Amino acid sequence: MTVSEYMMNFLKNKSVDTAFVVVGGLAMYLNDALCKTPEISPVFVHHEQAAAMSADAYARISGKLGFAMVTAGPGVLNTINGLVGGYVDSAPMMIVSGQANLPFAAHMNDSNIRQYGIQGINTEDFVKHGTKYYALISDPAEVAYHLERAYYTAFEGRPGPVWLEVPLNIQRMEMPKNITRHFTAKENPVSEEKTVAICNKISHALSKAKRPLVLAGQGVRLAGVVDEFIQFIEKNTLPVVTTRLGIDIIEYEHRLYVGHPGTQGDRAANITIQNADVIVVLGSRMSTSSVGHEPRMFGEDAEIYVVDADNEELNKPGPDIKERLNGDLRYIMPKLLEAPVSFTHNHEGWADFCEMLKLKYPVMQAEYKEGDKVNSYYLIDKLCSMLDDDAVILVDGGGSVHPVGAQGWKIKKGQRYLTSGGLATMGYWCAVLGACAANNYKDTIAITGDGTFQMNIQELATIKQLSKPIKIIVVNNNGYLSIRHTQRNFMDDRLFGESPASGLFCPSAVTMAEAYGIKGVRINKPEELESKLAEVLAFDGPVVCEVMSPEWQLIVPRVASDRLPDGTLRQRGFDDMFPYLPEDELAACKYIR
Ligand SMILES: Cc1ncc(C[n+]2csc(CCOP(=O)(O)OP(=O)(O)O)c2C)c(N)n1
Ligand SMILES: [Mg+2]
Repeated sequence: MTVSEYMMNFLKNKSVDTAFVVVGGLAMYLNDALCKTPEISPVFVHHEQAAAMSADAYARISGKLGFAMVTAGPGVLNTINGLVGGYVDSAPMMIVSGQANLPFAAHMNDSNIRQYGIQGINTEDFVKHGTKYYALISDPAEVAYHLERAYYTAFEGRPGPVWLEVPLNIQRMEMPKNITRHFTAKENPVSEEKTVAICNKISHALSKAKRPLVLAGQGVRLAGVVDEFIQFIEKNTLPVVTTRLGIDIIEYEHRLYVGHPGTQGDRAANITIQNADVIVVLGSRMSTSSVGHEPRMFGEDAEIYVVDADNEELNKPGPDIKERLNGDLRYIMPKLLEAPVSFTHNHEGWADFCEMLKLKYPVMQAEYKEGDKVNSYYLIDKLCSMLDDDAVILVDGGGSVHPVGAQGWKIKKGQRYLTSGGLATMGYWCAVLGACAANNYKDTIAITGDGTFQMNIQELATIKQLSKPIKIIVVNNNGYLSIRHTQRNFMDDRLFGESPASGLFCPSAVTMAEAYGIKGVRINKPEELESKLAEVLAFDGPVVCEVMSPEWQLIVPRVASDRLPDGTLRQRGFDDMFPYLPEDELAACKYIR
């Protein structure tokens, strides 16, 4: 068995069933070993960025290792955006890359030479800030150790990408008969005592609370404790707000679900945050988009307790945190569920108040159904009402669909919702390839914008090749709506690279689809929305659906900033969102028991 065959065999035994691949000369033995491993189906994408993004989406939807394989040099460099996206969004994924022969690779790693060997680059320097573990395999006797350690590290604590690089001459070497070096993880990395102490702090804080609130992030799902989490909030009647990546932890209709806070969140959630007296943050790194540009204003009246597996995140400057509790929800959540909380105050009325806010301040407004073109909030509202409980939805990171989707999607129990959180990168829509593979190639929806669609447009070829029911919804607002608004608000209307008139052309999505041999559907006006979406959803195969949308549609509500005379921006109150509520109405949003 060669090194390459051993690696594919290892991954197969870890239930990896899909690989996102661009083949190449410097990965040829790795490629061939994959070819001889029928248990791992290859998806041959057309750009390594799409391979990395798909591996990320596959991992976050399936909970299994996402796997991408690329060649050396340009193949490595093309992965970087997808790799770092997976790093900041905590995706357990592995990238295996080819490399020039070992003597070249070794010299590159030990020197400052620009390049050595065919397509050789110093991969480690480029990928180390986007990986939890990187190794250059320099000896067949070391392969097992690096694979085992990489696999373990991808999932351990806060998950993330790992990278193994295999020089061409090593790829084809025979494995030694006896593998002596293996990786053994520490037996019990988490102390029971520490877990209990964290749970006690939280239950103690909750027991004195009058207006308790839980902010939940993707960490709850990554730790595999969604069920325990739901039981915990139900048992203690705790209202819940979720971050953009944690949006699918709890269904919208749940009585205790309030909304999704942030700079482009919803009003109910932001008002709830500002009313709470104890906020328990579980599995969220409290990103700037969640807590605002002035994090000290976030939850001003609350004692904030944060549980995070990543100590670096926990200790960054941000909101005024009472207790920073470093730990893994895998161990904490079950214990927290058992921990008795004897509330000193009855907070049923508070839970009712939060629910009232959710009902009073919906994101979707009746007037969005009107007009010549389709408002994207209406599109989102309609689409989510038409999709089943087991739907998998992926929303692009770039463009206005990113906030509109997160604000407007009313998640149903069982649905999965994925996006590019930390990077908010354009072109993430193509990760629908990974999401669809993880969804056993059942119907999978991607939502993107006409500008963003152009990034990774080449993946329409992969989608055509696969011919699975991937439905891509493209909001066409004549270019970059998000950028257009910024230029109006802050640059005195100097439009620049946002539409054909200012130098940017975005081709029609239907034309693009047809060029790749994919069915294209265009929705021109609100009256057609339901029937044409039904046609798109019913079609048994890939479809691109272009939705014509207003060029100046507002993306609201949002936490606004005022421009001061010296040109600096100052954020308004976290709950004082644009469009502003009348003063007395905002004042009435203070909970008085
Ligand atoms: C890779 C990348 N490059 C640039 C940006 C900056 N950016 C954010 S939104 C946007 C325009 C997106 O346009 P479109 O997809 O049409 O969405 P719209 O805002 O028009 O709805 C740009 C260029 C980004 N987020 N990601
Ligand atoms: Mg656009």
